[in-house]
Amino acid sequence: MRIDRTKNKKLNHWVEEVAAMTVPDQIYWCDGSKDEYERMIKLMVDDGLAIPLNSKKLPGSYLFRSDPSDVARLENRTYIASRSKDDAGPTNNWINPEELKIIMKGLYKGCMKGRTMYVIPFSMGPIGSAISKIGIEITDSPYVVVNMHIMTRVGSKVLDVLGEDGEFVPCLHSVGKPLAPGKKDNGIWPCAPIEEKYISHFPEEHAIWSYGSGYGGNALLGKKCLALRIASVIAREEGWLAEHMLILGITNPKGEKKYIAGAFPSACGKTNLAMLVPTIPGWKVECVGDDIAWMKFGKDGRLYAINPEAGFFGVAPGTSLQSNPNAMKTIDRNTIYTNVAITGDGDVWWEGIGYKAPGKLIDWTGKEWEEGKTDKPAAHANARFTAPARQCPGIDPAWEDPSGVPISAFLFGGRRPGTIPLVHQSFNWNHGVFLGSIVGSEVTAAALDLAAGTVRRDPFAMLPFCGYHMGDYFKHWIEIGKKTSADKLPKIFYVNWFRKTADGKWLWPGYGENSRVLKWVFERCNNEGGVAETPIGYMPTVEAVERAGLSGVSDSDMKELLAVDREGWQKEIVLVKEHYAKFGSRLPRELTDELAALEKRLA
Ligand code: GTP
Ligand code: SPV
Ligand code: MN
Repeated sequence: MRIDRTKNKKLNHWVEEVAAMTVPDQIYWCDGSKDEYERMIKLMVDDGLAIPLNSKKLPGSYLFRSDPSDVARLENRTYIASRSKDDAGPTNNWINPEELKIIMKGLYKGCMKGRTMYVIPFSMGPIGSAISKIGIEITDSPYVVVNMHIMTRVGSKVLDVLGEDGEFVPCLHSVGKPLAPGKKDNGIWPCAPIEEKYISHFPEEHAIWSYGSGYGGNALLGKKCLALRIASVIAREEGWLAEHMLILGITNPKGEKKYIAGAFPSACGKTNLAMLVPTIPGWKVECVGDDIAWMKFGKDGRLYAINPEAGFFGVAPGTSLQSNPNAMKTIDRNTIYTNVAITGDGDVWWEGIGYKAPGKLIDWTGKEWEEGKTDKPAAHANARFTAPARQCPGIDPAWEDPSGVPISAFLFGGRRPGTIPLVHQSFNWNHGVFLGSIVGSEVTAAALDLAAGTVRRDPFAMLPFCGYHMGDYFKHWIEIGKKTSADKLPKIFYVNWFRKTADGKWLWPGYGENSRVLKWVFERCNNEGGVAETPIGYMPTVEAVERAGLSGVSDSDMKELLAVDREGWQKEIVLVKEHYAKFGSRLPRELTDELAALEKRLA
């Protein structure tokens, strides 16, 4: 097959090569148009894969139900295939790249038979911005095409920017289910069995090969694969940061505005914080991004962040008008729902949507479901919505600014029922890097192959997303702190919205009430706010957290939320030592020093 669709020889050659290997029925070049989106949707409606939702309640929206083996990222099937095993480090799955390519070429051989091969040119970040990167995803999934339309900037304009010899990250994807002549999917989500699924990264080549899964981060390759695993490698080479972080703008009652970026592990509250509606009067929060931040130093020596994505791939369960009204208003049209339940009149429903299921539903597996009749949830715990960022009522006016927004503070956090207080601030940059490096969290449903509920270390919320040795990644963060003066670096905070009482109730109401903590963070960035120096860092005094209008949090709750749990931290130190031991000689000296200093302060 000869393909001369673009001026870019490398791209033409790659498309030809993949087509020869995968043997699709046809090749289609995506232009990113609305018309193309609608044609793809129609194709899937006709094939029984997309279910049109109530057009009065949710215009332009569709439901998909994936295979039960294909409902989340698969960390055990995700590989960093660097030439040397040591470069992938102790936290990544490694296979020799040559060996992996042989296995995967075997799987890719003829895998697109009976299907169309789609070529998706996309930009991560505003097209043409100096921080943006171009990717080309080849896929045999029209579900991937429509999701990429929302999550990235797809289209011919990208090819114009690419030109004759521009660089792109090749992202190869197949659902791994060839079709016999004349056969269709017939409503059955196509994917391969778990042991044939591979989500592979070649960090030296900056290439991605994914096979066998059609879901989320396994298949929408611009997201975790490119914008985090490959971009983290590039960022280290080039001296910038590619992080699993939300970005928000916060304005105080006087009209002063700051931008904050926050790294919390998967399903630990990034989307919710990014879209937060403050409960404290006069404050405003606006959303730049909810999952990924790319940050470079500006000429003024400050870090500037862009959101490389164009949409939200958000967790549906728990999203309600009470918890996240901005999300609810973002997803009331032109939205793709995956693995939620559907009501009798074609509306969506999930656990935590804020009202009882209206009668009989069809659950995410396609079976009838009725409240109280089963203990299985109607929506999968990792059910997601895909919606355009521009539909968010709280989107920040600068969200597409090609030069990015200046970051004043970093937040780290995770789900910790005990020990970690509501908020504390690092003494300085290196201490902040230490706090990022020790993030731990109860495991959630965002990854299929982990035991939900147990605490695991997830440094910088990057454990599943760092494309190289985590010890080197820590070092990179230390080095970033040397590139500018301390007053220009973002201040670093560790937050925890997930403290529980002995009987398992939330100690802190969370969601919009988190604005009370953001207010203190804002004040700290101006060197204001009531503060106490403690062995673990700076903490607000109980009076320094605005509580006017807050119900259900007593003085003693507040004291508990802001206490230094010495015993808990002693135990934490033992666990951090175990965690650090994995990184051997690649663990930066600065971090062992921080750990020793903390131990001394707690003694
Ligand atoms: P990924 O998209 O997987 O990266 O997740 P995320 O970090 O964006 O998490 P998200 O905001 O979607 O929240 C995940 C779950 O945590 C949802 O069920 C939320 O309802 C819940 N959650 C978010 N913020 C809070 C909070 O402040 N308190 C409590 N208790 N739960 C929260
Ligand atoms: C995450 O798991 O952190 C997500 C969802 O944001 S996915 O795109 O599937 O990675
Ligand atoms: Mn995420």
